[in-house]
Amino acid sequence: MAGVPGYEALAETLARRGVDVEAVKAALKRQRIETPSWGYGNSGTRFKVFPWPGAARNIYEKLADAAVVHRFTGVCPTVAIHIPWDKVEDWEGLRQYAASLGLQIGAVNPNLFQDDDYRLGSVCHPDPRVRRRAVEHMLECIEIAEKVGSSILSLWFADGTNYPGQDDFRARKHRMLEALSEVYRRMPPGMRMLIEYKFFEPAFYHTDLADWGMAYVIATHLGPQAQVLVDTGHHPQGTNIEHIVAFLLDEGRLGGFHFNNRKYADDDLIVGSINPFELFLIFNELVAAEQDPRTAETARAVAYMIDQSHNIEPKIEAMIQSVVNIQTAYAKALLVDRQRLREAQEAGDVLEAHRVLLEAYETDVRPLLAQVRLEMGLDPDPVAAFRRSGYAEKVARERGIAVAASGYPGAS
Ligand code: PSV
Ligand code: MN
Ligand code: MN
Repeated sequence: MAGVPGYEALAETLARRGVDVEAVKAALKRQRIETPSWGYGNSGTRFKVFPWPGAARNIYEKLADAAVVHRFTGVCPTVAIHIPWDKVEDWEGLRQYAASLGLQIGAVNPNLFQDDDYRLGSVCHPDPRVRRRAVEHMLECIEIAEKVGSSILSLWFADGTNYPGQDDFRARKHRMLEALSEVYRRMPPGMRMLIEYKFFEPAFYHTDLADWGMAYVIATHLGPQAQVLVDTGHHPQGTNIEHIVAFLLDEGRLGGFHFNNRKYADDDLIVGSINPFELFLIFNELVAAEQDPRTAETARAVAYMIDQSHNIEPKIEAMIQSVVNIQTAYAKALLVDRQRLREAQEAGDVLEAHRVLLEAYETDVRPLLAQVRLEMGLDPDPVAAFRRSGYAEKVARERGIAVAASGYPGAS
């Protein structure tokens, strides 16, 4: 097959560096990235939701848009759903509708933060009635997951307190464990519970699952079907996320990612838009773990999910750009000369080891990705192809501008 411009020269350079280019391309073709239903609807901040012309208004339109992302990227066949943001009467019907678009439903996300009942928390709430309600909702989500053919229950809790003394930290921990034990016991074999942490917001004094260590402890109490989910926007500034990733992979407890990027807090911007080097370093750990027999199984099961909410940008194009940026980081991580890295590390050659990473990071992998897409029967530039397709204009005409409610993703 004829190469794309620049590909032959790059392939030669890489081969000279000892890179198995065919193996790298095969890995890139195998990569799968899940997109979130809530990323396709109107969303915003507490200040304003700017409605986007043609933004999806319901789960059926969200799936249609996700199918377009998959059509142009070839690597996004699954879509995460959020309940009850995604309102559905017939779950089997939804599964069939997704299949008719070439998609499957991915992670099922219960919503345990937007009801009046949850003012003081969900599973950590002092009132057993509210905790019961939260558990019932998670059990309902397990049933939904079974109906739509999903094997991931993805949990994030807004539980926390706003003032010192408001509640008892340890009592809340026990309440959470009791609730999650019941949910865990009801999961069918083969289903995984991914536990997401976040250090603040909406709670401002303490959050019950504030960091990876707390999520890890809960997961180990529950059992092997429980793992940790790393949302890249959920850490204090300066946190070494790639270290957390490596540590969890080594413990067999890294279950998945919510990819996004941020400048300040949980900004949910396009993946890799602010700090692409950090994204590369995360993928560097994932590739290293994939290639190590001790961690390969865990690494291969990691669910790569995007969790973004788009405020001022077109939703579908933002999603495609995120996918491209993830592929770029993965491609660069696949180019790291692992043997040279190990030798430099063992010799204590600090800067040579660092340079091995820089050599991979600074490689322009665009011709490589373009070639991979061509070999997959895709347009080499998914963003340009999407823009040319006229889909955005078509849905803008057909759907018009939805009246946006104020507030958070899912509001439509
Ligand atoms: C919370 O900030 C979070 O990252 C959780 O994953 C939610 O489910 C999602 O955002 C909603 O956008
Ligand atoms: Mn998230
Ligand atoms: Mn978040």
